[in-house]
Amino acid sequence: MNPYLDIAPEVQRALSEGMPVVALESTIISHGMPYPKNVETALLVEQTIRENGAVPATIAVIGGRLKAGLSREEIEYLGKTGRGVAKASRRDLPALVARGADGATTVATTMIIAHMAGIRIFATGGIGGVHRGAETTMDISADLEELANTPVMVVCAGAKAILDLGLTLEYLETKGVPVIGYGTGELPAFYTRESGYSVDYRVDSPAELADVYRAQRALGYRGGMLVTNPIPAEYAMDKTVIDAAIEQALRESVEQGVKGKEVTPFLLARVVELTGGDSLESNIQLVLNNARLAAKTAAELAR
Ligand code: PSU
Ligand code: MN
Repeated sequence: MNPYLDIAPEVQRALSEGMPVVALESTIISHGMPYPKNVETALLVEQTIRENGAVPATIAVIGGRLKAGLSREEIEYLGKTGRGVAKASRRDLPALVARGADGATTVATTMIIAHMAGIRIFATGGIGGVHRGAETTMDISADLEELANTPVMVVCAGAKAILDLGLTLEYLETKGVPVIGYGTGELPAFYTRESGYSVDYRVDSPAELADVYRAQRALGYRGGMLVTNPIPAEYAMDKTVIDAAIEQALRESVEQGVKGKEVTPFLLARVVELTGGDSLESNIQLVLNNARLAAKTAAELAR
């Protein structure tokens, strides 16, 4: 086992008995939602995973240790500290570990740590991707490269239109990452069920998802796969409302010269502020929906 990794006892027990486990990220807690909704949501997501037959493993870096499975106190600490915790993507782990520091893990680092621990499936809200204007800024999330290299299935609700969804799909195609629609042939756009872009494959059951994952391993691929699960219709947002908020947030980020790892957290926070919390409720519901699907798929994988 990796000398920097701590697997929580409950998670370790489930893994050694071949029981279903689902990884969860922590940047969504610290940088993706405001306190106290972030903590409530993180705990509710864990509970939802349990109710659907799997053990949750929320992942973060605490005191330089890579944690697979957090205590309630650790989740509360990350939620309260919010953007005061370092957002930890792939390039951040070496320094955080060496200094014994704390970090909230993105999709990329959650995949890395999940894989180290032997966890095959991970549920989140939205992934990072190719940003609008990336042809000049070169702002492309490390999440995409991780999907290309690390064998974890990531269940999300697509990607927010803060990104260029077309370029994000092109990048994933180049890197050989399967993009699967759950119950849809269209890429969902996080707050809305449709984006106008097609996914590679439509899959309609957790058992089929488990089959595709097993086939990917059997083929000897090293990378992961992306499952895009549309937000339940009753919680989807009005496209014109959300698009207007995203456009304004993007304009402000350019005006204020926001750069690097700050871009995504800035946009996420502004969109919530501009939509007066409606988008937050949608965000919570889609994460719970992804948690249910990931837990059921983990149960199929464990059969
Ligand atoms: N998109 C969301 N919600 C999030 C994130 C992205 O809709 O919480 C977070 C995830 O942790 C994701 C990270 O991995 O932002 C991507 O950051 P960047 O674009 O800097 O790679
Ligand atoms: Mn970026």
